Amino acid sequence: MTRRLTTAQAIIQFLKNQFVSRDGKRNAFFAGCFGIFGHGNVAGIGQALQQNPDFPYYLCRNEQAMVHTAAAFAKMNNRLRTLVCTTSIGPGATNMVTGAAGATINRLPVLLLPGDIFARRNVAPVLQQLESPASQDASVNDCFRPISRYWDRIQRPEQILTALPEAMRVLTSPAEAGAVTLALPQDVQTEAYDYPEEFFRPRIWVIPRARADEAILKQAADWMRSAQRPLIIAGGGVIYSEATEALNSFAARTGIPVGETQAGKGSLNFDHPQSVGAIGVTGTSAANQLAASADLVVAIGTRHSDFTTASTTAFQNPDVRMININVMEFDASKHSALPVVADARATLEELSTALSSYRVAESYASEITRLRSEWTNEVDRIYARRHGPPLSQGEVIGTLNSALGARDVIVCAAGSLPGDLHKLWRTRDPKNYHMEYGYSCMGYEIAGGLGVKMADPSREVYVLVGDGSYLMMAQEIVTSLQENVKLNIVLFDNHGFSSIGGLSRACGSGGFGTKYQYRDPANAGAAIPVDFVANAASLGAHAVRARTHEQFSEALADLTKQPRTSVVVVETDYDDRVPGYDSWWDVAIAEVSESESVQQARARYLEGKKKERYFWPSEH
Ligand SMILES: Cc1ncc(C[n+]2csc(CCOP(=O)(O)OP(=O)(O)O)c2C)c(N)n1
Ligand SMILES: [Mg+2]
Repeated sequence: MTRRLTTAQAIIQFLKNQFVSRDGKRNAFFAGCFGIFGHGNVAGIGQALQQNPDFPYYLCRNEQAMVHTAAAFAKMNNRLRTLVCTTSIGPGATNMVTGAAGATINRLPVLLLPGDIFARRNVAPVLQQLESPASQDASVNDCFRPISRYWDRIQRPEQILTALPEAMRVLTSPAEAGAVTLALPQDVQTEAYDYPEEFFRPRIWVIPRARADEAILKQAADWMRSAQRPLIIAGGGVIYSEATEALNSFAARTGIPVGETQAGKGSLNFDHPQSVGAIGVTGTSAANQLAASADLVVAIGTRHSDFTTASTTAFQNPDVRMININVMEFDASKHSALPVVADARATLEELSTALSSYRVAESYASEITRLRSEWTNEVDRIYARRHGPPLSQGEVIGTLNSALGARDVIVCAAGSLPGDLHKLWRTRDPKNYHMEYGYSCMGYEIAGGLGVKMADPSREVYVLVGDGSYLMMAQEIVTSLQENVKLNIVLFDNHGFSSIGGLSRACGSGGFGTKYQYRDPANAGAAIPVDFVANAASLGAHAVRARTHEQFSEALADLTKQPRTSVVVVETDYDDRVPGYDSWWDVAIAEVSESESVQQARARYLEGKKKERYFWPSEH
């Protein structure tokens, strides 16, 4: 039995029949397809989507944005569901490159179907084709190769019989997940083939919970039993693996403190007695002081980015040992750690049994309690400030934190907000905090918020976005109105790049090239006024401005009552920054310079860099 379909029709038919199952729960893997049509997909994938109305099609406003939306959707679904993205050839396709890199870095599955130039070639160069005098087997879609976990170009209709199962293997793999790109030449999309009926049978991809090697797990338990100052780092893997309950009870029973990465924030509620909050460059004083003297670091589901390890300066105990629990061998092996290549939840359950009688010493437990309460006071202080107007970003975060419900989700990505939120946000649910900080991509915020709300319409979604990020990508407000997906957007207007401006000053460069100011000498120094309320309203959103603390609280209450996407523009102080706590970040400074401030920054830099270290294998 065969079914005669075009390549595009067969792809959609196949995708509709892919399911995943974990812990006995099953769901369709794809929730539909985002896209923008052009000549490279309108008559192929576009036609196929039209005749498959049970596979929803969502028109977005920018191809980069839709990949962020798909990645956010996948993240909110703990990678058990995602969206497909279709584009035309050329610029429509390459617009997805940034989103694809973001998805792969964050280990989030997204399926990208860029249109491609004619496989038949006789009419080349087609509109938007990049020609190569060296090869006819090249197109702009080759840009996706290094940023995709699986990449293929479909030159014949029957190639999808082998390409699509590979795409599914990678998308559903806890270790491999990332962007998958299938470049689809415009003519091949429309060509018919007699596909075997079996190809369209529903297929269930079982998401495994890999178990650790017995000997390695025993060694991990031995190391933990003998540790005096153990510290757990919870990364995104804890949340994706739905290991938060297991971590909660493991930490409570053993007394081991838990610091969280950006992706792992929310693993424990902020008031859990072992929660020491954010760790690393944007970490709390509690987590970073504990990290400095830890003799054992148990890193679960983290990539050990420089923000987490404070550019390798976080762990200063010369005898520190590391255990990495990770589904990915690559991450598990970092920093000469004992590599426990396994699922976070399964491993925590096994370690719980192995360490049933272990508990940290009383002196360590009381130190943790003291550091926690010092940090609580610091957050209270920042939340309670009444600065300005313009308001301090910290107090705005405090007002938001008090106003929002535990199940509400904040979505954010770049600027000074990620650092402040990582430190200050008090999480009360594993999905309360959605930060894209693997790629820290300006423009992710609103597009990502759309994906989060689509993934769980029962939650209120608050997008926190800086004025710089908003100016890069605000247009998905229109998509949110089209789809009736309500977003609450809080736009922090500090008239420029507070984060990178501050970084530039710290590097001795005085904020050069980071200010939104007129070039015209008559207006030099004056900020360029942008009416964000009018801008958001012009896109169809309900929009208001808040300058004072009271106005902001009222605006927030009003936002929640609105039926459609709403924006509150709150002015914040460009210069008033939340400090760093006991940490360091390696941003290399010019070795020679004419500027005295750069020379001073270089001297400070060399001092800080001395703490960077390598981690060599432990003597077992
Ligand atoms: C796409 C992209 N381009 C550049 C950067 C580098 N960058 C990081 S933060 C930032 C400024 C963000 O400005 P804004 O959104 O206003 O936030 P603020 O720093 O004022 O908090 C820049 C340019 C980035 N992260 N992403
Ligand atoms: Mg700004």
